[in-house]
Amino acid sequence: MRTGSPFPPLRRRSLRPATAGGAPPRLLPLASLANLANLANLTNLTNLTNLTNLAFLALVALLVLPACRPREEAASRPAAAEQRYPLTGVVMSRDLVEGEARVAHDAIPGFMEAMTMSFAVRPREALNDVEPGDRIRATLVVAGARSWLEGIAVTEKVKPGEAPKPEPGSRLKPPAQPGDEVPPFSLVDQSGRPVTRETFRGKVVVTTFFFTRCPLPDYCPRMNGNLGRIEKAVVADPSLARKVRLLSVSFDPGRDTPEVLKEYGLRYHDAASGPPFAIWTFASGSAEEVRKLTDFFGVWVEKKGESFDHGLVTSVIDGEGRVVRSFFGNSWQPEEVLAEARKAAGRTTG
Ligand SMILES: [Cu+2]
Repeated sequence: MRTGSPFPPLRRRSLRPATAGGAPPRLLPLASLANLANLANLTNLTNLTNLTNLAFLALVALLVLPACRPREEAASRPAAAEQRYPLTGVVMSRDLVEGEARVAHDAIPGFMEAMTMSFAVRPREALNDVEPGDRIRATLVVAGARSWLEGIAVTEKVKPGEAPKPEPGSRLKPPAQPGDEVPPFSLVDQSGRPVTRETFRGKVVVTTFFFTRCPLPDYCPRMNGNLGRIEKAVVADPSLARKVRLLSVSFDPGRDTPEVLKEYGLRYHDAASGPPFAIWTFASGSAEEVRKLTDFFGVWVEKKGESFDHGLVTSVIDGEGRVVRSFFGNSWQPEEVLAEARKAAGRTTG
């Protein structure tokens, strides 16, 4: 019997560009933050000191979900232990399970332009008093390693029939619910082979979405880093290894060719997890096929020049191809996803 956690302690990955060489990703301790200053290039904050950049980056990382684009002046503020910003906006959706609200918020002067994004809500019971379409005011708190909304008050109740309607393909589309069946899809894996829904029939599948060039360590690299840890735990347990598969889908098919996916996948595969791509598939496909899946799982993706702003959704699918549970954002732990996969595998005869 194994004792303790099957996972090594959480480590941060380096900021090596996703397209660089084939060596395994280097890991850097949190302390060597200086490397993080490279990220400043992403946000055009080149006139700031490294230290201020780091404070800024910490803030960005805290705003758990969409790759948001705070204004430049945000970085010129000193990093306080806890920062509070008044926020107004319209609730687009709420997630009572995750304790989050997606809010189309107005500009937060000096901090962030107007955008739609998900926020944790404290206390989460406050979500019971708002519904989609409500105009709210709240306080955005950014503190330590977290950010959340508190003091939510409805300033204008939604009018009957005027709740925001999910539009196909928009970032407002509600994510798949537990029990929803994954639609048929047609992708191509890292070896150029077709990958469809039928490929995974009878298997429990952990899915996530990413693009290989994603430079934010807390976004795509973290998702695939987590999947690498799940892969390791699955492979270590023969009963799971028979039934559980992992699928990382790139929403950048133009760049993420099979060759690129293979090189990227190898960097996230631990040699201790056996042969690469045995249980973990990296795939992409036509824009239309990928869109079908990101729509279904509720992953919003917006092309921004050569890059993407995007959300993060990682899901567990059962042997019948139905959603068991989705994990939003980047704060979930591999152990939680593994626990769901293990339960689903227990119900699967495949
Ligand atoms: Cu990303």
